[in-house]
Amino acid sequence: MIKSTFLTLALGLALMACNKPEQEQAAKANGDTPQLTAGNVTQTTIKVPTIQCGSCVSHVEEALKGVDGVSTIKVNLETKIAEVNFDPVKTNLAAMEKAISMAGYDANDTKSDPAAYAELDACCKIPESHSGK
Ligand SMILES: [Cu+2]
Repeated sequence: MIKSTFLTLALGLALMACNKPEQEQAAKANGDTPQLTAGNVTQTTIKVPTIQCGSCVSHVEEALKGVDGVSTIKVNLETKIAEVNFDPVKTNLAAMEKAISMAGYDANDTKSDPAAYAELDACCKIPESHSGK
């Protein structure tokens, strides 16, 4: 019993040591999140300072889901930061910023597309712009 547990452990370590496709299957079997161990996944954070509510969060998530190569998205309304796992071979930060911009929101230093922003619900617009106009 102990011996076989040790063998499984040793095998698991050996698989982790060499970066082979089996690694992902081993990770799944161990109950780990495969996204973090898979070969081509990079995590980044994107500032989305103009999101206002839960519906903004889903707009940004939908926009990022449409980008080929993006695997997981977590948008935090409190911190206004989107945490994204993506395949750097398929996409890049600029493409993701662009997608968010086209949904009507600022992403890092990329400003929102004015036409897309105009389409947003009133509750999703930046409060300043209401009084400013
Ligand atoms: Cu909103």
